[in-house]
Amino acid sequence: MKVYIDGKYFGEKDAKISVFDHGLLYGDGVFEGIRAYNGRVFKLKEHVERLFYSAKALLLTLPMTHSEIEEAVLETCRQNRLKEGYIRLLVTRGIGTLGLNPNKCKKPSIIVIAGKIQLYPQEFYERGLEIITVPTVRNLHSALNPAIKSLNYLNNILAKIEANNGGCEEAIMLNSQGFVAECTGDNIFITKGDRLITPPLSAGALYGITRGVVMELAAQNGMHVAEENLTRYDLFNADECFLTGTGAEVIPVVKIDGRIIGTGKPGDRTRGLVAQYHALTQSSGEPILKTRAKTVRGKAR
Ligand code: PXG
Repeated sequence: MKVYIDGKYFGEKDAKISVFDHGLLYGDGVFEGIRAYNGRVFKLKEHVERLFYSAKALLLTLPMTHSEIEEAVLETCRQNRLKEGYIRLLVTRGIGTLGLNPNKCKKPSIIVIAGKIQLYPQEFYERGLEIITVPTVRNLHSALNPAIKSLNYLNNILAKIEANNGGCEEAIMLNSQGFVAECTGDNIFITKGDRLITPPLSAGALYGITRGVVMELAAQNGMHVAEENLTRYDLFNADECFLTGTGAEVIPVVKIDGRIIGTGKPGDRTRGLVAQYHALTQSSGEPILKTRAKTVRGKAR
């Protein structure tokens, strides 16, 4: 595997960053998890845009433009002959002193790792997931805004540990007011009749890229899509429930905190969205091997 670090490619063993990098010392940095399907990088522009938004919130100035970062992601795929897989794009604050002052860090580092994705077992998609609500609440907007995809994922990791301790793969995280925020690495949706409902960003949800795609697909299907505060009661009494994320795609949920959701089997609406999302990932995205015309367009951006 070849890993991109600041414009150069390194073998897996040599792909290293300094122990003085504030990404390591303080979790000071931002990241994206992106997927490639069928020779194309899915929603690349959207992921790079979100990376810039996260960085802006941390007053972290990236030393590259949007299109340069997009190109670095595509070139890392080419270097690894990757057609299908998982891409981790991250930016660290860079090398600084042992003190936490980020102004001592002169240059952020940009890293791209393109590898294989670890998927949920197929049976979870067929039978549906069982998930639980965990005690750790989602970060407060006024503390560390959950919209920032920062390198500090301890809030999510604590929740994941609690889910695992409870024998589950994913956790429902509530916000400090007791409304449903999201899961540790996925957004959450319910259906009720022809309505599709997901918590608003103000409830502590990440502006998920899969979330956005699924909302569009559902609207095309004639569903009424809404962002509303949800309580656990709303989840328990939903017709259907599913999670969305780059890794999980669209995955049905059939049991929450011991309550069976709907029929206890993945519902028709969810199964429809799973199939539509899959079809879209196979047929759209930024080509890894570009034609000349595309390269010219990329430069003009
Ligand atoms: N919420 C959180 C907190 C996330 O980290 C999502 C929702 C879904 O967003 P997208 O844009 O992917 O639809 C994420 C992103 C993993 C893993 O290994 C998952 C994410 C990020 C990094 C790793 O499970 N999910």
